[in-house]
Amino acid sequence: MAESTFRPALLVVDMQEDFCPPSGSLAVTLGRSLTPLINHLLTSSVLHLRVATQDWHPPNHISFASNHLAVGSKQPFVDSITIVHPDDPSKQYTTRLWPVHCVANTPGAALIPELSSHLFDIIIKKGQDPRVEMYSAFYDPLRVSYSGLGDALRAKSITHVYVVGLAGDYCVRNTAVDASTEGFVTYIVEEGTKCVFPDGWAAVKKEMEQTSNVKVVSVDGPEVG
Ligand code: VGL
Ligand code: ZN
Repeated sequence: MAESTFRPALLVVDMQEDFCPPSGSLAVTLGRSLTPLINHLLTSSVLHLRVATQDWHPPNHISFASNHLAVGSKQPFVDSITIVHPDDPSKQYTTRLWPVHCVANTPGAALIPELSSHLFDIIIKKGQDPRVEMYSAFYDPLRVSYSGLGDALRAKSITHVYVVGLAGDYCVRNTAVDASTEGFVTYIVEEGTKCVFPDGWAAVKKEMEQTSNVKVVSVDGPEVG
């Protein structure tokens, strides 16, 4: 009977002030406008788990361009750095630098108030290790830092994961790819996400299709925008 089991979870990624206009430090165009659709999806009685994530960085986080002044000026949104595994220098990855955003316990890290946050069963904080970038709500690329999300989904016998939120090309994408890697049947609801670089979304979708089992699907629902 395992094949017919359907226990879906909704993952609402990083719907935080710093990712939303008008004043977020890393505001994603139209990010706030996703809220009616996400709130609508959250009311679905078919869901077995409703999860929010929060990007939750210490002030010395490696992804902040301003923390790299000592090595010459680095520009947020433009420049990249190489992150090396703390114990194994053969493992590394290149990653983009950002403005200071979602510093733990600051107003910018708060979930936006329009979101129906009382409906969340759990809230997962990620990006807390200053040494690594962690777009995925499961773990960083070097698996130095784990959020506990995988265990939380398994504890509820979740089979399918639907991902919405911000940003489509970073945390939503990486969370979805890792959800699929962890064995969940994984969908991104296209109307439920917006990108930092919207012009790149078509290429991101294509790459996800070619390199993972993530499916991007459409829903009817409250209009976005
Ligand atoms: C994100 C950039 C930096 C995201 C998080 O939530 O997509 N993007 N940190
Ligand atoms: Zn971040």
